Amino acid sequence: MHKFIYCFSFFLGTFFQSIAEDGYRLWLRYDLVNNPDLLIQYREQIQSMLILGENASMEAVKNELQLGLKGLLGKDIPSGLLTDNHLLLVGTYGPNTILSERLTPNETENLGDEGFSILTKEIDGKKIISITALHDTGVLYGVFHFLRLLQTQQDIENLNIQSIPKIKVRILNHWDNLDRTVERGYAGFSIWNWHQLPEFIDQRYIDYARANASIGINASVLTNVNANALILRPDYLEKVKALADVFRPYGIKVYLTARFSAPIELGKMETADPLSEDVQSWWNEKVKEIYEFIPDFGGFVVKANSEGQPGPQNYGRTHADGANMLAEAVAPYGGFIMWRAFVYSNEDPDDRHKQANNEFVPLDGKFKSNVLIQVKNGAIDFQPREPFHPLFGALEKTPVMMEFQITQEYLGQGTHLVYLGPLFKEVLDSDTYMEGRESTVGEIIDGSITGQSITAMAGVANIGSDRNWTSHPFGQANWYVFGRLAWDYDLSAEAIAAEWVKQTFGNDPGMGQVVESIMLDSREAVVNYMTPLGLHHIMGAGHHYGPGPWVSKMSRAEWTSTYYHRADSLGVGFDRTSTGTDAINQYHRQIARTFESINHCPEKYLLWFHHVPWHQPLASGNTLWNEICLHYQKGVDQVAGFVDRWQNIQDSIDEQRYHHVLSLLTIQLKEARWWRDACLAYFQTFSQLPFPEGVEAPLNELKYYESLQYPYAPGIRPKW
Ligand code: BDP
Repeated sequence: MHKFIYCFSFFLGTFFQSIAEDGYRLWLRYDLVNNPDLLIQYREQIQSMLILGENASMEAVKNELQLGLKGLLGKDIPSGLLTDNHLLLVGTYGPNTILSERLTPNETENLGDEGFSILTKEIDGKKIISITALHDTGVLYGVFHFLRLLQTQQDIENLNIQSIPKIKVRILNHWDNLDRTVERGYAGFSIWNWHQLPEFIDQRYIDYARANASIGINASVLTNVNANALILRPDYLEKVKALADVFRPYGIKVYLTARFSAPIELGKMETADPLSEDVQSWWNEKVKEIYEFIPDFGGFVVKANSEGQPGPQNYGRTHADGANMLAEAVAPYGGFIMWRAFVYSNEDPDDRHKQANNEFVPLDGKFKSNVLIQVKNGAIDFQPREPFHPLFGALEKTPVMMEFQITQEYLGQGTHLVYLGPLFKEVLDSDTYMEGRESTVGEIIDGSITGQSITAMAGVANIGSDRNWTSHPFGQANWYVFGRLAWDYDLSAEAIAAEWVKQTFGNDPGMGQVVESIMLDSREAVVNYMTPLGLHHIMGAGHHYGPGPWVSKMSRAEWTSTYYHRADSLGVGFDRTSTGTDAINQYHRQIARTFESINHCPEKYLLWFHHVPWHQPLASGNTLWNEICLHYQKGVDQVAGFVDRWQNIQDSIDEQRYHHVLSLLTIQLKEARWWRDACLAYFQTFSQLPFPEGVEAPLNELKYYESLQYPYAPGIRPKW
């Protein structure tokens, strides 16, 4: 009888699934556990639940557990009593709480502000599972973790889990404009409906908060780094407050971007000089006003003196002067400033690669303690592959934080399946050799090397108003992996992919293996068909869509492609060794030594650091030219393989997402060929060499590729 009911509910589950898989539910689908034996076990182990504490966060905990368990177990779980057997006991651990009487202190004492523990215990002969933390948000994280165990069909017989985030502030940076366009956004418009806030609270805001909390994200910068001062006007602050109120129960704080010239634009002042007392008091007053609206406001992100944005240098002041002025304003309220290191100037003749270190290293130690320097993962700009940024390991007295890009500006935007887990891991696991001992980028940003106390990791969001949030269904995986790694960068990209796939597409192991294999190969594939062997920044101008290695005339040389690849009749690549710009010297000497030598430099970074002759033999025995061609071809073949692999699992994926992904893979294949053909046709004009065997010749002549125009490519940066 039991089995019959389960089969019936599976049928219903599958039925609803097939009509409603539009991706809106992300990885929080909570469909009925489709393994009958496990379902019996789960139902046996979770017969009632007791949720202790009454406040907005515990309300969120309750709602999530009710929703999750009802979906996963297919029935309502009643509220329990302490005397129940098989009880799920959820709440904070503190003096005189029911939980503290039942748990030993060492089960919770190191959990900190956000950690949690999940334990199976026998208490008075009764079996309970406790989900506990020192604070409500930790409990919420514990609940999401527990639901993940069920969604991924783990054994919950004897749980003994403690989890504490390695990084304190785990942030999404939205490059969202007040007109709802999203810079480098490929998933529709901004989800912030500024016009209808504060009155209209879209359900999406709540679901956004749930999704973030489920992966540990606790901070949201609502506005574009290319900032608009209007967000600081009282009517907008009221809207920001409405969002902050929605997010608070989910442990998420809001932050804003500060336009450095706001005192002029909003305050009608004549200057924004950070050393002017009037300017300082304008900011102090503004910040006071913000905290009246939002008492737990996180602080500001600032892009200053970069790509035309105003900043302290407009007044002959330094980045430290600018950052410290804002830091002083937010300090009384516990806020902090994330000051971006993405600065470079076309007036500076030095290699763009070097400019951030040139600016910030001399300022090390000059920043107030509540300033973090926000550093992009690489020195140029979110390319498919970059060596880690040399500022990691170069600042000893100034806290640094990571900025990754989740939105795929340079990795196929909204249409290419590229799982970013391996990219993030490659950077976080890179050894900087700071202080001559093993010290990875991860260990620098988590404060274990320098002892910095505020630690943070930001990701530029890929979220928009599209029904499935991220346009490409696999874009969700990049949001997911970012959050999971910000919580614990020691998790592997493989393990995170596996858990995401199970929650997103179900627990069928055959299907899982195939999807994971596509995901794990996808980053290397995009490197192969776009920028193999260390090539970089050779995309179309402005929108950054498609190939554009020929781009040579722009208002600024360091926005062109030719600045980066430097192809000529002899070879290709940017000489950043001591005979070139010497950017390599900004790395620690152990690393510099490896990068400096053409024979020891990892091939994946070869053309990033060296100008290499076309005939140079590489490790494979092939010449550079042949290797470049073979890599482009391999990238295309890999994508063709993704299409085949995806088609092979058609029966295991719901129709809606199956077809959506298949059409996007079709675009990806077409565009991978486009990249290969355009780049090879272009570089061949310098190498003058034939394509090696196995490499398909370009379909069209170079001038065809050069003539393609995309004035309406999405995500374009507006002109200011
Ligand atoms: C680049 C983007 C540009 C951003 C800039 C930044 O092309 O739209 O404004 O970075 O990070 O990746 O400030």
